[in-house]
Parts: sequence; C-alpha cells; structure tokens
Amino acid sequence: MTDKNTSTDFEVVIVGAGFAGLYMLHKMHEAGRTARVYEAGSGVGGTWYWNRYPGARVDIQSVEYSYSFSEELQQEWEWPEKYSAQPDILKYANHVADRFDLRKDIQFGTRVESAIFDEETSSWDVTTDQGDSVKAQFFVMATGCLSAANKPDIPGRDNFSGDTYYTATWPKEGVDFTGKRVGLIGTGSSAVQSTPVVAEEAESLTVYQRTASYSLPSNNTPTDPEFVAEIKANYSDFRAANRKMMAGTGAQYAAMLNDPILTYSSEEQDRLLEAAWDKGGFTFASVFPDVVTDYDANEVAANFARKKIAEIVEDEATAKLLMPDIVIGCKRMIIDSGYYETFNKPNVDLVDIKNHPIDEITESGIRIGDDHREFDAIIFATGFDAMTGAILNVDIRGRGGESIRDAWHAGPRTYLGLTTVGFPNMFVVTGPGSPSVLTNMIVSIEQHVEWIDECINYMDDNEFSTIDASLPAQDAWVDHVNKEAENTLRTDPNCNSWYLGANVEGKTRVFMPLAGFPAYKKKCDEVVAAGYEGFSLV
Ligand code: NA7
Repeated sequence: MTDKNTSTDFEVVIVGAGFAGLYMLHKMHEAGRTARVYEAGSGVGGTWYWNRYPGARVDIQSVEYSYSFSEELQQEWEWPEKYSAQPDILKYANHVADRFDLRKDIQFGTRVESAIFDEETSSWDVTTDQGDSVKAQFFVMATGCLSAANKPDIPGRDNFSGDTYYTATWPKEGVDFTGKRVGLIGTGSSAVQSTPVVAEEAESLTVYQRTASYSLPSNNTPTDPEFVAEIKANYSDFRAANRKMMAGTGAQYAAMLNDPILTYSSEEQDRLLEAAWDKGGFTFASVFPDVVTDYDANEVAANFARKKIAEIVEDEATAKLLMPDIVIGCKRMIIDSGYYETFNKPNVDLVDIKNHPIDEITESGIRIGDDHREFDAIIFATGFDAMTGAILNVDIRGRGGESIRDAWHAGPRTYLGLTTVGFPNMFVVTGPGSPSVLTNMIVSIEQHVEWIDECINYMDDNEFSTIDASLPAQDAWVDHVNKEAENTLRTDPNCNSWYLGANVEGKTRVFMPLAGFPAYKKKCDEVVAAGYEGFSLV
C-alpha cells in the first residue's frame, strides 16, 4: 500500500463514473487499493449518461467502442447494432459496473467542488457539494472530454417561456415533440443525429445553422452475427491491429487506404471516394492520407461530399446552404442516419445564421432581424466546453496554492496529457495533449488507466510518495503537441472547432489533442522504461 505515514481516507479519489472512471476503479480494486469515485449523475456512463438526446449514437463501431481489458466481457457482450444507440451503450456501462462490482465505491449525485494539494502530507483534500471532505494520496480526473455543456449566452436565452433543452444534459425521462414547433440551434454531431428523429415527431422543425458540417452516412445495420463471430474468434488480435492505427480504430478498413489522392485521375478519385462513402462511417475520412494535410487534396474530398449533398437535398437553395465551406476534417467528421434527407421533409426548415447571428431569444421564439419564429420548444445542440471545461470547473489547487485555472489560462499545459506541473499525484485520463478525441476514446482510456495504475504500483514498489512532471519536460511536450497540430489542416484559421476551443467564447485558441495513437503510446512506454523520464519522484 502507498504512503503508510500519511493518514488518508482513500488512496485514490476518482472524479467521474464514465468509461474512464469505471475502468480506473476496476484497476484500483485489482490492485487492492482503497478508492472512491464521485459522480454527479445518478448512474454510471458519463457522457453516455447525460447525452440522451434523440438519435444519440456512437460513431465508432461497437465491436471497437467497448472495453478490451476483459476477454470474458468482450466475448459475452452482444451489441444489437453496428453503431450502438445511447441506451445500449448505457446498458453496457451498467453491466460493467455490476459485473465488476464497482458500485460499492461510487458515490452518485455528488459533484466534486475542490481538490487542494496538501504539501505537508503530499495528499489531496477533496470536497464535494454533498459536504464530503476527504483526503487521498492520488487524485484522478476521469471527467471526460465532452462533458461540460456549452451554453452560449445568446441574448434573451432565459426569457423563452416554452421548453428549453440542451442535448448535452437531456432529460432522463425523454421528451415527446409530437405536435410541437421546435427550433434547434447547432449543426454539429448532436444536432445532426437528433434532427431526423425530432423531425419525425415534431409538427415543424427549424434548424439554425452557423457553420455547415460535413456528415457521412453511417450505413448502420443490425449486428452481423458472422462478422462478430469472426472478431470474437480472435478478439485480441483485432484489438491489437486497431491499436496500431493512427486513431486506434479502423484496422478493418486499412486495406482501403490509398496513395495520396492527387496521384489519381479524377475518375479514379471519384470511384475510390464513392466506395468509401458506401462503406459508411469514418472510412471516407481516412481513405486518402493527404486529405487532412494538403489543401488541394482536401478540396477533392470536400467537393465530393458537397456533390453528395446536392444529390440528396431536393431544394437547391437548402442544398447550397448545407454545403460546408470549411476544410473537410478540420472538425470531427459526423456520422449520420438520414440527416440531409430530412431537409426534404415539408415540416423541416433551415435558417442560415452565419452572417447574421440570432439577435434574440424572445418569450415565444427566435428573432433574427425581422424574422421572428415562434416555437414550443428550443433545443440547444451547442456542444461542449471540450477537453478542459470539466477540469476547470473544479477548483483544483496544486503546490503553493496555484490554481489550475491560472496555470492553464493561456491553454492547457500538460506532460503527456496525463499530468501537469505543480499538481503532484494528480492524473488526467485522456487529458489535453494526448490523442484522446482523435482516437477511439475507449482505446485511449484503457491506455491511460493502465499507465496510471502502473505508475502508482511503481511508486509503491520504490517507496515514492509523490510524482510531478518537470517543467522542461512539460514545455517540450506542449511544443511537440503544437508542432504536430501545425502539420495538419485542423488548425486552419477559418475553422473554429472545439479541438481548438474556438467554439467557446473567450477560450484561448490552442489545439488540444495530439494526433497519432501508436507513436504516443510508444512515447509513454519509453518514459516508463527510462524510469519515468521527465518526472520527479520523491
Ligand atoms: P459541436 O460539434 O461543438 O456542435 C455545436 C454546434 O452548435 C455547432 O454547429 C455550432 O456552430 C453551434 N453553436 C455553438 N454556439 C452557437 C451559437 N452561439 N450560436 C449558434 N450556433 C452555435 O457539438 P456536438 O455536441 O454536436 O458534438 C460534439 C462531439 O460529440 C462531436 O464532435 C462528436 O465527437 C460527439 P459552429 O460550428 O461553432 O459555428
């Protein structure tokens, strides 16, 4: 056991009972450590607990978007569809919590308010909104990358007398839009997924679009039992092959990867893009290596996607509005089930707010200039304060009382996306500066949790009580993350993605994740092999 001289309530306090927190707790159980998870929701699942909006669905196939740490679990679990819907993912999270007896150490309905590092005892003092005040040697933020809802301050936002919903915190009991006039703000993934479902029910649906998104058809299907049997016959090889991919996913389609797009004739480009489009999901986004690095290559893929929109959407003006003018892939690609088709319905309308933002939300609707539309309900599909929001929402103070909000005022600074200088014994699962959202999240979560677990074991074995990153190592890491980002079109100045924090007013524009899972994992392993290079252990 760690730190025998310090009296702590728990060896490890974990914030969040999503996929990261659940696995972290399981690892702590395996190691025989005392651990407590605090979770604001009333159940497990994290982002899949909160995001219950109609149509919510994973964009990585479920045989991949699932834990690999237990052979029994991956063999016994059956996914009903290729890309699972939110209720099925939540069911899985609940199954994991029960199967591994995790609930006994999770305190639900509890939000962590502060975590203060006590330099005397080298431990963390953690307080919650339920009056808990506990001490732990290690503090793990497993708060997820897309968990703090972005609630833009649109004038009059709180004046609306109808029903207001945020996709990121959808009511547990669901919402029936039958016979309702609905306004929906946003055209990111949450909006694209919910639009077709809301349009089915609502009397009318008006979508307010600031930036047109690229959306690819998921071609979702019920699970193919033959395909799953093939995967399960050799699941560990399938997982290993995916871990070798840049995004920790897609090994199955690696054979479709081609030479740079500009080396083909335009007929060949079309044929290959068409094949990838038909396959569905992210295949289209990764079928040519240069699409995210070369503007000319990018334009070929972007034009193909725009052509598809023109083919699907009957009204020419609406089709034109739906065609994105940003580089393809600078924002996370969206996987949909009938999004563009929905705009052919007579009860669905699109309003462009790119050049004229919403002036006001009134008591009865939304006003833009002279155009005032009345609604019974408004849905904000306005996304998240991604990657840092949930971390900075907690009052975290490290050495010398330094607040993490100050330490990260010009953007997050981490070493390996796992730790930050001056905050000893604190780990962030899939933090900024790690591949996280540019990968299959579960792959990154497992890698981080296992790294943290190994680190704590190492500290135990060698009788270290604190670990902290060194400033030169962190500075070099931040430089590396920034340089890698510049090598892609994701930092294009005309693209205001949540990767850059550019979707939240006032947030510093800095690219937060790091592309390339295999190279990143290799680096993390090398750091360990070199005796935790770049860290100081006391
Ligand atoms: P996103 O992708 O951040 O989308 C949010 C949408 O809301 C996007 O279209 C925004 O337009 C729009 N938005 C945000 N603020 C405003 C204001 N003030 N006025 C009008 N429109 C606004 O979040 P999602 O929840 O859809 O998806 C997040 C991730 O979850 C996704 O990438 C998947 O990985 C799953 P903008 O594009 O900023 O112009």
